[in-house]
Amino acid sequence: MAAWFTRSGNIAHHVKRNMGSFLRPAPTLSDSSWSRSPACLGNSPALLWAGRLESTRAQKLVDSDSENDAPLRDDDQAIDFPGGRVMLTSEMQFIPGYPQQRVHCYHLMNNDGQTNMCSSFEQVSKEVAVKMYSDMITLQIMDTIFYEAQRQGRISFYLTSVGEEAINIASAAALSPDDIVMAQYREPGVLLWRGFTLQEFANQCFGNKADCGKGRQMPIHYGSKKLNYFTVSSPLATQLPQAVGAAYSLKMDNKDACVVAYFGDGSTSEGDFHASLNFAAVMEAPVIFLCRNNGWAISTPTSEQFRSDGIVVKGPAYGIQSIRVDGNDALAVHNAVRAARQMAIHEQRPILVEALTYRVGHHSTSDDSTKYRPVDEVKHWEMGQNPVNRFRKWVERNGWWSEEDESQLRSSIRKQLLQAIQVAEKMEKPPLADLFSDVYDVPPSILFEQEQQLRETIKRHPQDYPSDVPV
Ligand SMILES: Cc1ncc(C[n+]2csc(CCOP(=O)(O)OP(=O)(O)O)c2C)c(N)n1
Ligand SMILES: [Mg+2]
Repeated sequence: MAAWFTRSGNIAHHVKRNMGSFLRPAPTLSDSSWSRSPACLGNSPALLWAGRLESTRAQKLVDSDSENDAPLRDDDQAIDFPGGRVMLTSEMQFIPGYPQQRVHCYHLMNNDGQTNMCSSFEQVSKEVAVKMYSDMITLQIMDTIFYEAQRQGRISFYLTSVGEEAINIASAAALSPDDIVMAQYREPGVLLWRGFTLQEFANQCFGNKADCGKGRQMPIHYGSKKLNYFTVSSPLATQLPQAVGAAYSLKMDNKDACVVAYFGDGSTSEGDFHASLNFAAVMEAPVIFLCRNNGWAISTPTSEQFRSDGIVVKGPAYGIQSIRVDGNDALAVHNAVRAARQMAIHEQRPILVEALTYRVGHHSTSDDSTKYRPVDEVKHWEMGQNPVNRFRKWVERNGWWSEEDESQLRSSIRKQLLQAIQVAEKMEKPPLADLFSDVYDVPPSILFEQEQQLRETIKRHPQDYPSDVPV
């Protein structure tokens, strides 16, 4: 499909805009401009190939000219290759694989919550700032209590967002509810910001009858049609090509919205990441690729994942405007994502945001990170670069938060969450019939047969079937 659009639409437009001379009729060899401008080729593949041979011949002419010390004119030193005019050089230079200086990181606030007087940025109102901070605390409490619930064997799996609260909440606060979110799995804060209730989180983790996914996903694979948040799927990076397709549909419908695709550093090793960036650039799709570079993909450090200067440099390689931001600085994340959204929608183009942070928790409840990284490293980030403490200091400096607000919020959220967990745990599981519904409009006969077989097996071995799932 990409190829079809490319030929019929954007590239044709791009070629006309940037390559006027490329589309000129093919010159004859007697044409005097030929040796200086060998890319004046026809636009059929055969002519293109012949033209390339001729351009080599033309290059030899240029070389022999220079041997005779004839002065080169500017025109002689550039060729309109397909894709645009390229300057020529006789100096053999390989582009370095790694820059002398790493790409700078956009940052507004230090660890004491002080902002640089010289930096200009869009202020966050008291109302938004207090909601941002309250949601960060709620996310922390959710992580603590659900993690414990898993350790007690009450839910099967959990995964925390510790250390990445600012990326979650500050990016969500910069979006509009119409923007479509395609998350990886460490972004429940985006859903929290949009109004997913503690009861809904608990229902999903317990996989009960009230879960909007009908208990068919592992815990933390949240989704909400109402809140424009696509259901999380475990295979890494699969949400990225889908995000580009969804963004292209917003473009076709002239919608004032974009898609935000979240993913980790590890996901960038998937082919889907690269295909998506290229596809989005060519299709000029309004999508924000938001990479949480937290240093680890389970036990694999980024140094074993790629040799580039992180993720941000990969954007320009695909023709995508990109920014690196301090992911532990809520103000910087908020400002960068707000600007990215403006550009994505008003200029109809993809944007790549690399948010640098650190995964403070274990990868998930199935992991023990003390086996592969020093505890001191974790402590350094947890204590010294804590995004929640940093934002709290900034909110307090503004006089918008007090110790009393803090303890009231914490005890209220804790109570609400424990209550939600009790309700979710007691609620019935979805009925067995729900396993077979919702995929097909008219289910195929093979599904009926499977359902029958399952029901017969349960009748024969009732002791092996969970008693809390209605048959
Ligand atoms: C295609 C695929 N390969 C491997 C996995 C196993 N896996 C699950 S999470 C993960 C690490 C992902 O790391 P990253 O994208 O950096 O996200 P983070 O967990 O750090 O937030 C891996 C390898 C998977 N789910 N899907
Ligand atoms: Mg990671």
